[in-house]
Amino acid sequence: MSEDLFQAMRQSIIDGAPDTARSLAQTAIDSGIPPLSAIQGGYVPGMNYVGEQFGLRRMFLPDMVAAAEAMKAAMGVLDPELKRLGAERPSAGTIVLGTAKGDIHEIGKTLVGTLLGASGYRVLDLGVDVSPEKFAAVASEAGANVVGVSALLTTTMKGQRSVVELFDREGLRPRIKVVIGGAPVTRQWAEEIRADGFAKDALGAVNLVHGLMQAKGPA
Ligand code: B1M
Repeated sequence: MSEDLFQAMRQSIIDGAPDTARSLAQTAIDSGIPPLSAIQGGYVPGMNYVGEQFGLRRMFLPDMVAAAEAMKAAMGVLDPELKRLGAERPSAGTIVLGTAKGDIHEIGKTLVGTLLGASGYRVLDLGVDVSPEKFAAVASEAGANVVGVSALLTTTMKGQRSVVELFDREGLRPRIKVVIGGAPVTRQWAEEIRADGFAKDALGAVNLVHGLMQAKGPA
């Protein structure tokens, strides 16, 4: 049953069909399928397929835009459910999150924020195209424990390095940790720019932040 549902979810992203994506997300919740399983087993494979086809010039920018709209429609149903499942936990620390300067990809970053919120963190999501200066100003003002910088483009990964460098120049590290992620980001890149950590996916990001918070003691 869930395999068919996951296949239909994948197809709704490929078709760029927000109404179908939304109604399948509701079916998943009504059937007791964990929202994260629906995201990872159904919708994300659809996004990956669209991305591959775009890379091969078999799908085009309007297809990516439509796929993103369908994904956002599904997330509109799944997000509150993810938050509800983690709602009763106490605040475990403050995380400032955003997508690097010049980059407007928001879906993965938003999912990371949702899971961190559902895991008990206070999340300040600065959105997309965020400058290093904005990360630094908000993180200082909010007394953040961790800053997370997402990048989906090889060209905007350098924005992650700029955040690390600015935090060092302003003496914000090591008190505030800087972690990075996004499809093109690797452990090697994280080490090269001396980030405090890297995660491949949203669950990995939660584990990474848990580990950093434990290492530095309670917030
Ligand atoms: Co764009 N895009 N896009 N795009 N897009 C990619 C990234 C691309 C790989 C497609 C391709 O060519 N195959 C390619 C990048 C190539 C490269 O740099 N090497 C690309 C391109 C080229 C572009 C444009 C330049 C296209 C153009 O205009 N010619 C343009 C750039 C715009 C800009 O940012 N300045 C562009 C635009 C867009 C849309 C606006 C149409 C749309 C985004 C809409 C939106 O977000 N509102 C879009 C989309 C949808 C994609 C793909 C298809 C899907 C991205 C996505 O949402 N994935 C993408 C192909 C792909 O990735 N397969 C592609 C689903 C999401 C859940 O996964 O974001 O990877 P992801 O997040 C994961 C992990 O990466 C990780 O956890 C998340 C959940 O598990 N993670 C973190 C993410 N952030 C993290 C932070 C962390 C830790 C983990 O800690 C802080």
